[in-house]
Amino acid sequence: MYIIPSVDILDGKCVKLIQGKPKTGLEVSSNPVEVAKMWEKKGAKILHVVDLDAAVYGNLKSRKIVKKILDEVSIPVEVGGGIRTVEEAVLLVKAGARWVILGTAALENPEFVVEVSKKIGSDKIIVALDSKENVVLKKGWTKETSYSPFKIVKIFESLNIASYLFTDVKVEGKMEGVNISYVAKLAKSTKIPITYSGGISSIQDVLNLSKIGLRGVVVGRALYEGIFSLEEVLEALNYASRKN
Ligand code: AMZ
Repeated sequence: MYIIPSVDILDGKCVKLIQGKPKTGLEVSSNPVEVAKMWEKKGAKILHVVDLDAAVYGNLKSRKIVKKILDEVSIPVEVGGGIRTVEEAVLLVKAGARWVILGTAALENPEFVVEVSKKIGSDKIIVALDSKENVVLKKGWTKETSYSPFKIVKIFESLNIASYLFTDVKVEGKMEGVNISYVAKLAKSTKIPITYSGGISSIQDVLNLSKIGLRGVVVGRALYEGIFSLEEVLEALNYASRKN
């Protein structure tokens, strides 16, 4: 299971919001590119980059920072936020994204995912199931859909996409722990690997998630606030896997 540090960009800065709400949380750094390079140096195998200006406001002003990150790191990067046209997905893959994360556009029109996969291949697609109390959200988590994540996982199952990103918005950025049984139930309901995000507050949370059989866990605030370091959590996972 990959530990995937997140670099969330808002207004050109690297931030960590609480429940995705602008003006909450903390400003991690004024230089997201340096933060991305730091994670690579510290041993991350995958990086999670979210363009919040695009996800929340539909504003592509931070794309140049995303592209600079893609230029300057060598590890594979998954990029999300505001990818709502086929052209935008193709552009980001051409710029070096290993995966594109599709949220709003995929939820509003599942055919969009088919169109994108025809251009870049389904193995480069991650569909975001950002949810609050069993309801999937869209448009920067400001609007509810009428679906549960259990319903959405069925829609794209046959496309063989790389992963579903499941963010538990209720706990995102709060460091109050993870609803393990819910995540386990969701992972069991689909053959597409799940990437989990939200509320990681301890190494134990990560170890518990590692027993479910996920593709990866996106970690933000816990790393940025020094609750644990990337080295520590990687070592703990290594140790746990050797014991089993
Ligand atoms: O924090 C937020 N408010 C937020 C966020 N992190 N809103 C959306 N996102 C992320 C999703 C996904 O990776 O987790 O943006 C992507 C989806 O964007 P879009 O524009 O396709 O819905």
